[in-house]
Formats: sequence, C-alpha cells, structure tokens
Amino acid sequence: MPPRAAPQEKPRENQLTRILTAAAAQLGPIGRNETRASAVKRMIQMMRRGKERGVRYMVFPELALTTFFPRWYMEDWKEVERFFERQMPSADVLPLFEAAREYGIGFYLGYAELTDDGQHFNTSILVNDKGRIVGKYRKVHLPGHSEHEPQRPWQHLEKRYFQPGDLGFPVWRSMGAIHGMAICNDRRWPEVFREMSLQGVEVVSLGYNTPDENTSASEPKHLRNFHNDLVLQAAAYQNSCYVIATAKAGIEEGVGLIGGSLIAQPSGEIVAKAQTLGDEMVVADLNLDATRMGKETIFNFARHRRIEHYSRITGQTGVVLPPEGEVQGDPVPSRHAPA
Ligand code: CDV
Repeated sequence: MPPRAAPQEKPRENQLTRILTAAAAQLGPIGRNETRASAVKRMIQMMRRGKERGVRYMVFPELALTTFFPRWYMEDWKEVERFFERQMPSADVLPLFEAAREYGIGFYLGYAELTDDGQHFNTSILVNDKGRIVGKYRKVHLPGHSEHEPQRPWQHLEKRYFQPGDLGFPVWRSMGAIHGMAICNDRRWPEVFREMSLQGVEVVSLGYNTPDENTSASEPKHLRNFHNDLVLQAAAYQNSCYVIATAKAGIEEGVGLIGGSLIAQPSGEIVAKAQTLGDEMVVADLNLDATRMGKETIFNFARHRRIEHYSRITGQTGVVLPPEGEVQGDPVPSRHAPA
C-alpha cells in the first residue's frame, strides 16, 4: 500500500492583519466626595499612558464617574439623582472625549443615565477613536434588591435605582472590529454573550463593581475572583471572542471591591491581568482574526446549534421541576433468569 500523504497544512489567511491593541483600564476606589472631574482626570492620565503603549481602545469600569452609590439606601430621589448623568458627554466628561480624539483611542465608559423622560439606567457607551458615541447599552441583569435590608453590612440597591435595560444586546462595527457591551452581573448569564456572538461579536467589553464578599449568603471570599475568571473565560471560549473586563477595585467607602481586571482571548485563556487594586492598565494585542477559528469550527453556530431544543431559554424564567416520584425505568432482563 503506498504511504499516505501527510495532510497539507492550510495556509492561514490574513494572519495578524487585524490587530486591535486594547486595554482594561482598571480604576481604584472613587470616594463619595470625589468629583467627576477628578475621576475623568484619572482616566485621561491612563489614556495618555495608553497612547505611549500603542493602545487604540480602552475599557473603563461600570459607573466609572462616581462611587458605587447603590451600596446606600436613599429615600430622597434628589440625592440619588446626583449620581446620574442627564447628558453625555457632560461638561465634566467632555475632556475624556477630547482626549480620545486627540490620542486616537476609543473607549467604553459606564455611568448612571437619567433620560429626558425620567428613566434611570445603568448604562455603558462605546466611543470611537474620533470621540464619537457609536453605541449604547443598558444593563439588563440588575442584581441586588429594591428595599432597604438593614441586616446587610451594606446595600446593593440596583433594583431600586435602575430599570432593566431596554436595548437588548446590539453589536457595532467600530475601529475595525465587531463590538458588544455588557455590564458586571451580565457576565454571569451565558445568554448575554450568545446574543452577541449570534451577531458575530469579536470583542465584548464589560465593566464591573464586585464586592469581595457575598452579603446575601455565606460564601468563601476566594470564590469572588474565581467566579469572575470562570465566567469571563468561558464566555470568551464558548463564543470565540475576546472579552475585556474592567473592575473598579480596592476599598471604596469601606467596601472591598475585587480587582482582577483581565483580557481573555477566544481560546478562553487569560492574556493579561491586573496585579493591583488601584488605577492600572492591562494591555494586550487582540488578533481579531483569531476569533474565526472557533466561529468556523466547533462553535460554527449555523452548523451545530439545535434551536428546536432551546425553547425553554426564551419561554421560561424560573425552574420547572419534573413531576414528583422517581422514574422506575424498564426492567432489565437478568442473566440468571430461567430460560
Ligand atoms: N455591580 C454588580 O452587578 N455587582 C454584582 C454583585 C452584586 C454580585 C456582580 O455580579 O458582580
């Protein structure tokens, strides 16, 4: 029998042609009395450093302009709304947009949005390297509670202060990539990433404020960072995309926030991770063409998804248990039974 020819290695097309140098721009704590202008100044400092390192896109945290105010119960909505933005960019935030244009660096920014008709959202925007807003996302999965729970050491009142997002999970073409956005708790929900990857997403940006302790149930502290890595890496792998996740970190108004900002690549591996709990930039070259392998093979959705079996995903929220009682199954014939 003639020897079998070695399989020809397919040439890799467009190798290293689409690189987006990106950064997770982690912020250390922002105090209750810190001004937006001060937070913006810190972000611009990072942008300047990003420029020196060849960064073209930066991701800032969730609610990046103020302290994480849902930790306090406030009855007076005037007090609450002091943490919200009525326009974007406001005069305080405009310098960040100008820096983006000057340095040619696009960014993701999380903030509390108050609309003209009085709606409150936990929002992020995608701003391109010319300083223009190209996309907006409003957080869908709001964690926490809506009433004061005095037994907790601090509150998590996102369900009180925000409405669930009403924009779904769009994606946008910008800066040579297909971008999607999510915010904090969204990362724990695989549907979020699948919605975006069904639109071909290549880069998902996500900001977060995650306390280092679970105040609703007892849980070892180390799990907070473990679960962060776990869901972000799984999302990157199962959707063959990059995930840039950026924390607000450190002790903020007495509450510890996990850091661990990271960039995960389509293999699910972490390519860069924060070392500190302060202002820190984590940089990586995103090879956008590296998202194709997974999208064309094991996660080729058009070939492999079986939507006829997925109706519960959109038709049901809570768990519906099977009927009570153990299923008996058919009797198995015994080897020792008389013939
Ligand atoms: N800001 C958040 O959404 N925080 C949640 C906490 C409350 C668990 C998170 O998922 O990290």
